[in-house]
Amino acid sequence: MYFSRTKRVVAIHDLSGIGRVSLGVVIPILTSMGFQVSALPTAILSNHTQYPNFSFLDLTNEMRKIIAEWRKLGAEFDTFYSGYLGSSEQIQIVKDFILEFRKENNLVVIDPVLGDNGKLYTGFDIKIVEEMRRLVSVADVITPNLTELSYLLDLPYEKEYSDEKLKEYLLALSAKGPSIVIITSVPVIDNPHQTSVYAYNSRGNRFWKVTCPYLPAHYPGVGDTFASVVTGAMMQGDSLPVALDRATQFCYQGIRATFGYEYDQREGILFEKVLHNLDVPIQISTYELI
Ligand code: PXL
Repeated sequence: MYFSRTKRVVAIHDLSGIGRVSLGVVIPILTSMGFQVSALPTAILSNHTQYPNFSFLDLTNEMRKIIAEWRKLGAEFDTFYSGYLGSSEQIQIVKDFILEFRKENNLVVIDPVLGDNGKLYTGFDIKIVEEMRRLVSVADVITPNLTELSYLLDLPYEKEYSDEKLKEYLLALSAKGPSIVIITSVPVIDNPHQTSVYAYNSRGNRFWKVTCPYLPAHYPGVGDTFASVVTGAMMQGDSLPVALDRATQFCYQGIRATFGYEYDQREGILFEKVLHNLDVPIQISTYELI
């Protein structure tokens, strides 16, 4: 009998009411790219942790209960995609969940959310970092920023990185397990108006770079937006460099749509204004092989 369904992605992130991060970004993006999103929420927050105050309901025990029910249901997923995890115990739960439920040809994307601008996010400590180092070993794809890269590899955080250094770090991260490593928000040396994304795929042993204009503003949740579009693009069958181009261009469109307003940047980018652009094939591709 003919049976067709949309692909399903399990999204393991928190739900923050204000600030456009995590599930508030992941669900609309992946739904609009044509996928069913099953949420495995890790915590409920009033707002993300870059505000000075926030409420935080830890869902570690609830996650165990949800996974137990999914086991009884015989639930299956095409893709596993994790982001903000609230405790080291949670990271272990996620790792065990993926190892138990993953099947051949599934995609596992881990965005190792740890910090930004050289610092860990509020509430995170070295135990979380150590556990995240273990979790990335089960991933097919990881998407650290430079801060997360420095914590995952136990290196000092630096302001500038040469292509050669970045290639070395991409290889070092890939050696821990993931065949695809993507490093986001890399400043371009001597050009404050541009920012790059670097990537490596051990299948084919090729390095990629995508560069786009940089606007001088920091918006929380852009990392979640980027990783969500990469995940959706790969689920749709895009090549790695095309997935990087789509995600970079979408983030840039979202930042452009926001930047002109007098606005509290902590609220994140107004991605809802550009969400429909995900339906349009990319017009100009700018990736480079390095
Ligand atoms: O975008 C990453 C993120 C996700 N979830 C929460 C956060 C942050 C970054 O600050 O605080 C709760």
